Amino acid sequence: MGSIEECDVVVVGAGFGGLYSLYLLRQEGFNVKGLERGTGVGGTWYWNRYPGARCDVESLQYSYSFDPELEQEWEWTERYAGQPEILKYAEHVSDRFDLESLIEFNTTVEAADYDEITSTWTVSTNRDTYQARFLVAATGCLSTTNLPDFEGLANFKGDVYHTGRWPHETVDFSGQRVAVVGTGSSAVQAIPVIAEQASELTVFQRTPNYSVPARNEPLDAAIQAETKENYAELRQAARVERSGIISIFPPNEDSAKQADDSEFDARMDERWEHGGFGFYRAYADIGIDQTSNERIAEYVRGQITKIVDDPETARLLAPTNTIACKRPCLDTHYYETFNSEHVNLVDISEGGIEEITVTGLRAAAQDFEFDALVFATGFDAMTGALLNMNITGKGGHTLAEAWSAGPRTYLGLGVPEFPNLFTVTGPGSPSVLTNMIMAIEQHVEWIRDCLVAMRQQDFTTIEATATAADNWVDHVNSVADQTLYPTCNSWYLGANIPGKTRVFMPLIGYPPYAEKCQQVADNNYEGFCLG
Ligand code: NA7
Repeated sequence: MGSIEECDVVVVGAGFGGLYSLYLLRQEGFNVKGLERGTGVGGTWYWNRYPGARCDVESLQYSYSFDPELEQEWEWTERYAGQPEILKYAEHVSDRFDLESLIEFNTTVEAADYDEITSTWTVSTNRDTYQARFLVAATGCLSTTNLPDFEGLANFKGDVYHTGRWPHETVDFSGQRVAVVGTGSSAVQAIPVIAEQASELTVFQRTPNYSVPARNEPLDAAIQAETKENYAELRQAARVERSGIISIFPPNEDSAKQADDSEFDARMDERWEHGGFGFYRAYADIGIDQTSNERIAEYVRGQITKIVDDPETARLLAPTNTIACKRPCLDTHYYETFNSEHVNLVDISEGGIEEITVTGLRAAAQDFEFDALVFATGFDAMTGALLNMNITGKGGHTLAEAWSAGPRTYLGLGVPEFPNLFTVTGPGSPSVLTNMIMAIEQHVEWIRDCLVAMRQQDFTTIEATATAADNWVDHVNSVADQTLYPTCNSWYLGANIPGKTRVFMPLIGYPPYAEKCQQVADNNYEGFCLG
């Protein structure tokens, strides 16, 4: 049995949220310990090493803003950074601020129990045990992979991969017959790259997804220099944007359904050519008006038909559901890849994957043979990693029990009955609907301010009240209900995981959220009970 170590704060996770928490809390003199199950820092970007993995927020914006010297010294090489470059950036941050010395790697939290008498958390891991006043869960929104329970999976004699748990060693598919199951963002990025290697690639699609060209390219040195000169203003401008991202296209209040044909086509063409998420923000009512949404969806379907040579493949790839209701995708030659002779698309919308066999899989009433299976089947998003920690709060109640009807937080930061637990970009906060690093910085700074204020006022416990959390959950839902988001089966709703309660988990709209958090802090943490 390992030893018991005492500290002020345990931070779980050494991704961008964990690293910044360690940095800020140590700066304030807290004795802080980081726990990370991987062998290195980077979180999401440590695990998601699949071919083609790339951030779809532009590199100059997907980076920390807290240190001007760090901002100036780091040089990005592409418009959108690939996974290896983002991982290097995370490692650079960790080295530069000497954060690694605070982290225990290869350490998985197995349980976290709150002791009401001592007001401390006991965090048990596969190695040592830690006792701390505060527990900060920086466990990521997309970190618990979803590998469906496919019948026969253990029998397959070839190689099996999940995009979110890609091996560290180089995987070479040259000369191999490869299956990719899934057509979400990860698959949309991986498929064109795997197709360059594999002798045969078969994609199993349950639901087609909308994707828009990213138009990735080497980063223009002049753009990088200009951005760095104006970084402070640009970051500030992003913080008052709903998406937390600034685009060359200014926000507008225009309606797609009211635009005349030539204006509509010109605007959509321009954004399609420019690439990136600015496409999805061409008209302000894409997310709230079904007619406008359908007009934009039809534009993308038209593009798919133009790109994909085989009419039947084009028909299968063309989604019919609401656009940008599930997380929209950005790609590099995704649809074009299906024009290659050796790439096939199999529609499994009716029966799904029937069975994994010794030599391949059975789907759409056919047997297929493969050397490798790649599952790009996503994540138990937003709550998976938190629930996996087996957290027990007051009265011996578990987080799983408390969240059986869906996650219940106040501000996505605190949970009633779980004092001194903070969730970084937790459910109920904008998180995945905004620029994650910006959202992380806002949360971690809020937590830092809170711990400093508690220390100044001699408080040892903080707990969200049940009323504040109930009102907050209602608020998150009522904001979502004004949009088209709840109308489709997305992971935002937990709909991708069989049996998971369907509740819209992220809060739409970053700026009012950040204001609300500030207001709560200014009013001496109203909605929380301090003890
Ligand atoms: P996603 O977006 O959840 O995509 C998962 C894909 O896997 C999607 O096409 C699913 O089809 C498919 N899937 C899931 N389960 C099955 C089963 N049982 N059988 C066949 N196909 C299945 O995950 P990603 O990793 O691509 O992206 C996650 C986020 O990471 C992304 O949104 C970005 O924010 C970054 P479905 O649509 O459910 O029919």
